[in-house]
Amino acid sequence: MRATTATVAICLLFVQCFAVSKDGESPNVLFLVIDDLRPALGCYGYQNVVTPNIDQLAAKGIKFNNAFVQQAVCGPSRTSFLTGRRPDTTRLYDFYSYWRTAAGNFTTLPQHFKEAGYFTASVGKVFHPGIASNFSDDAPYSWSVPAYHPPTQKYKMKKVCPGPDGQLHMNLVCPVEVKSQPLGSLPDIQSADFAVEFLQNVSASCQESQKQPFFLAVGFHKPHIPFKYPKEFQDLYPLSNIHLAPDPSLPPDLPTIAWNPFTDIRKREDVQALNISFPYGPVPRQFQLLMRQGYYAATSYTDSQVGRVLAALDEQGLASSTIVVLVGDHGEFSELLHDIQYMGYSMRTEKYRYTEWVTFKPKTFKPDFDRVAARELYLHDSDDLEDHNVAGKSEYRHLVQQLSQQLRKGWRNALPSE
Ligand SMILES: [Ca+2]
Repeated sequence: MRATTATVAICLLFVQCFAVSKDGESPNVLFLVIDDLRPALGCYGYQNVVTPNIDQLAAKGIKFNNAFVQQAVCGPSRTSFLTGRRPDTTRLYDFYSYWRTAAGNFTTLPQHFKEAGYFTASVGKVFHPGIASNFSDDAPYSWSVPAYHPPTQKYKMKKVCPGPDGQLHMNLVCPVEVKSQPLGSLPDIQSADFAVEFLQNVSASCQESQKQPFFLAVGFHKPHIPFKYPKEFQDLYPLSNIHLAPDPSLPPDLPTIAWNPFTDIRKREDVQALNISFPYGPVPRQFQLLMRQGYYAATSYTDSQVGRVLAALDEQGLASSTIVVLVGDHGEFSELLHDIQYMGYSMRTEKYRYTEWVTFKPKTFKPDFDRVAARELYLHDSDDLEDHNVAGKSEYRHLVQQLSQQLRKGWRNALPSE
């Protein structure tokens, strides 16, 4: 069964906006994008996760608690928030098309700044690379200069993780000694290096008379899999302090279409060696603990790189004239698919999450709401982890009908009345 899903993961967003310069000049923008960042951060109540830099940023700005991504896949999520349009408009649900040719010549956020006279630059993973951004990170429309990509990112699928056998492997869990890595670095360290240098150069040119404001986007690759990070961050999370997810088992009433068989991690050597049955697993509990440790360590590592960029902003005297935005593209693994036959549409209300899985015509990009393959309804008052799908229970029939009607009327119908 081939399916993809809309609107299931959380999108993080902080805006720090005290930056309006005295003489009416335009403030700079530092736009930080973090790949697969869940709200597992100190500032969202995860006291055991060490993220001091992001926490400090959140404390100084506006923190959003109910911001959701349009789709839990890098490409569509990024194209959506960078164009301000939903996947049904950008027609990107996977990684295989460029919105300007497939859907419409939509202006992007950096393009808007560029056309308003800003110097715009992209560092690391901002647009999804490849055809989704026309093999150019949407240059020249979005950026004043070609996008920078850290050279060490080319080792993403290489055997660089030391294993207990003394050999190097392509593992999912991959704490490393940085100086023994190829090129002696890691992608996010290189991206932070580049961003710091950018801010130093901006600061130097600001001494002169030409003051062009900048929009600097910095996209960090971690904590996206594999969990490759400087090994000292592992020391923050002794395994004895790591707990299993509160709901580690397959929910009994989950429609099969809503299950993700985590094929992306199955390619890794350490996961292959576990012989996890397809599609449901389970993953051995000891390895679940290692994955959670790896995710948190990779999150703290990313936080440290965010801290380096924010420190440079301070050191260069730019903090008071720069708006800082931090956003996660989504926080779940998801399947990438060529030929979508079903689409899941979700809505959230204060109390419920309701999803309809409907047949989808990939040629016309149209869902057929008359052909519902599965439904999910979760009652957040009693089930905030969404472990009990009650859509099929007769006592919720009327609620399902009501939410279904609301979903089909779409977001335009949900706009506040004037
Ligand atoms: Ca992602």
